[in-house]
Amino acid sequence: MSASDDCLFCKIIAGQIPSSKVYEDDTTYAFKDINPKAKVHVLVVPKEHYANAAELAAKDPAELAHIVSVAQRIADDSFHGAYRLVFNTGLDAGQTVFHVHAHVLTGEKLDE
Ligand code: DGP
Repeated sequence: MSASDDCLFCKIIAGQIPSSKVYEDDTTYAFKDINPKAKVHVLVVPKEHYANAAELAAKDPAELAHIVSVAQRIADDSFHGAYRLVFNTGLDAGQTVFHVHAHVLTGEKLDE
């Protein structure tokens, strides 16, 4: 699926809305969450638009695996490889932006 005109994260990836970049490669972009829930809270997104983790897993599983490896790299750099990875999927699970994104929470010991 291509970039969606009304998608906030497509606009961030395109540089139309500013963000604090943490990592970028050909397929993937990572930036600081605007409302951090941990000392380090990064969103990792595919540059292609997929609505949620299930759609990404079905259509591009290699990119889903790559997102996990990017999360690992961020945690390696910020908190000896320890991190929490969250994909809110669906309105009732708290998903507010319908461009799949992994929340990477790290940088400190997390509450259980
Ligand atoms: P979710 O609730 O799982 O859909 O997470 C969406 C996250 O996106 C939420 O933690 C806040 C973050 N967010 C929303 N708008 C912006 C923005 O304009 N910039 C950045 N950096 N993060 C945003």
